[in-house]
Amino acid sequence: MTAGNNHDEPLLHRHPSNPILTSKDWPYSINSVFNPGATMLEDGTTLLLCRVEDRRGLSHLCAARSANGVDGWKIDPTPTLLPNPDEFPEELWGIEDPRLTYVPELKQYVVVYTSYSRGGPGVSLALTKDFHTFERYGVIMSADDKDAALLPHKIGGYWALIHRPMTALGAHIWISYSPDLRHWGSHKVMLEARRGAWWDANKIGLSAPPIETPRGWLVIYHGVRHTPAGCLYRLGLALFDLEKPEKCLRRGASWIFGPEADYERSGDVNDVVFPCGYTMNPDGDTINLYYGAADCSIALARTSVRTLLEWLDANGSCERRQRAEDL
Ligand code: BMA
Repeated sequence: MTAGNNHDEPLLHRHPSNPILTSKDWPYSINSVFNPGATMLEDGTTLLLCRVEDRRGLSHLCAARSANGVDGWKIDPTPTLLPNPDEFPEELWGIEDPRLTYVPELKQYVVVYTSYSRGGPGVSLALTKDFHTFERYGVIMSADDKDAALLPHKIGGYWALIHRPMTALGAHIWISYSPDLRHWGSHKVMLEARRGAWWDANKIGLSAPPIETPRGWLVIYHGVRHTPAGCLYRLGLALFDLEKPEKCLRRGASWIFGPEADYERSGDVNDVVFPCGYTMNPDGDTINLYYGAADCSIALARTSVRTLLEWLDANGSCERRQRAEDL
């Protein structure tokens, strides 16, 4: 906590043009657009792979490209990746909330997304070189599981996937390993939801893919607090060991970002900020975090790796201590 006052400096700065994308921008009829995966293409173009909800309530993915990551978006004229329930029955009720990871070893982007069907939400994976054609691997984590992203390179010879299964233990963040991106095991809890009155009690999940820093994997995660008026989605910060990512080095006590602006506070689902992707500026420090606002629109907030790490140094503690505090 900052000593002596009640006015913490904001860590993330909302862009004045927010929301930067809404259903009104779409070239075809939709209900809403939110929770985009993000990446910066080789030529510096920002690509958002947006979750688009149609007017039946089912979601698909659609790519939007911009030279400056703020405006001038060129949106694919038709859906980029539609659910394909004939070949992939787990996609019956749509595909949602993609996270993008460029994997140098494969020279491809890995898209990890929620596939939704009768069994509940699960995690699916597809590869793409250009966001025009995709090679689907199908479901890799069966229901009930979501909020997943792949780390960009192997750790100790294995691919690593962060995800959020619902188990009898609760809704915690886990990590699993695979030799081939298809067969997954060595499941380990990475970060637990706190309990009771905490802002991240009940449910937590990965937001954008982890940010690799010399000090560790920097993870922005969402925490859900249940209130009589509904759920409150806010963001927190934690740092994990580079070689052993299930080992939490620091976890912030308070949230770093929550619904405050009108477009975050009211929409199809009120009081939700939900990032699924970021891009890094060429300075290697400035982060553009793209997030869904109230399940209705896409907004942008900026921060820097240095600032986030400094904040964790001042406001974080090691996980073991945190859990003792929680009791
Ligand atoms: C989560 C996910 C997100 C959604 C959020 C708020 O469980 O389903 O896609 O934005 O709830 O409704």
